[in-house]
Amino acid sequence: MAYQAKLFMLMQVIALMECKLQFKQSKMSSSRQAEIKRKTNETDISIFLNIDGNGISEIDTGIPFLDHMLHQISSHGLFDLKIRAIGDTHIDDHHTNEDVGIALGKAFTKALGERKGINRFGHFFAPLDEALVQVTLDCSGRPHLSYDLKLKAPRIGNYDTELVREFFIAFVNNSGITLHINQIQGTNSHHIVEACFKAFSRAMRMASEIDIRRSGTIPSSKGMLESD
Ligand SMILES: [Mn+2]
Repeated sequence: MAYQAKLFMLMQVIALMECKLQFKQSKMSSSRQAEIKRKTNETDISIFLNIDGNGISEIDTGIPFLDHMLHQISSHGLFDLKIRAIGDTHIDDHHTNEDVGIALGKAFTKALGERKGINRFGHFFAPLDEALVQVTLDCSGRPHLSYDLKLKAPRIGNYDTELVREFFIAFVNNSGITLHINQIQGTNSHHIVEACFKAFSRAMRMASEIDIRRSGTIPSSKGMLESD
């Protein structure tokens, strides 16, 4: 009987510890949200991001193809994302596209905070028909972009294909993320860019998710991941 009582007590202690751990994780994840408002003479942008979301999005940038790509980030990254942008698109899409990249980068920086407990690294291969794109990234605090998409079409709809690179440059510079984008295969520009955003989304999801074995510590032997 004494043995059974001890075993029962031990099980209760384990259950309590599990409960505390779950509470700690939910507390940690519930705060991984950010709101960014950025207004210049060229654009007026507001973003709400919840890293631990369900892929719910409400996006209107005034650039239809960019909206389509931002939906991919939310849907495949399972990030809740609300983006509203009003920009000088009567000139062209350059400023609005770049500033959305800036604001999204800032939103991830803010939501990730000290980047405690995250996987830090992420990678994914996304196919879309004949296109195959690999994205590898590190929430290192060091901005870097290696970009290797070979887009033959100058435009997708009205969207200038040069703007894909501009978007990711703005994103890495404001998120402190090291990002490598490699096109493995593909001929259709819409397919290649969409595969890129899908791979990026899944890689971001992997990198930003909580690694339970980290127990909330910063995933760096240096002890910090600079994000500014
Ligand atoms: Mn599409």
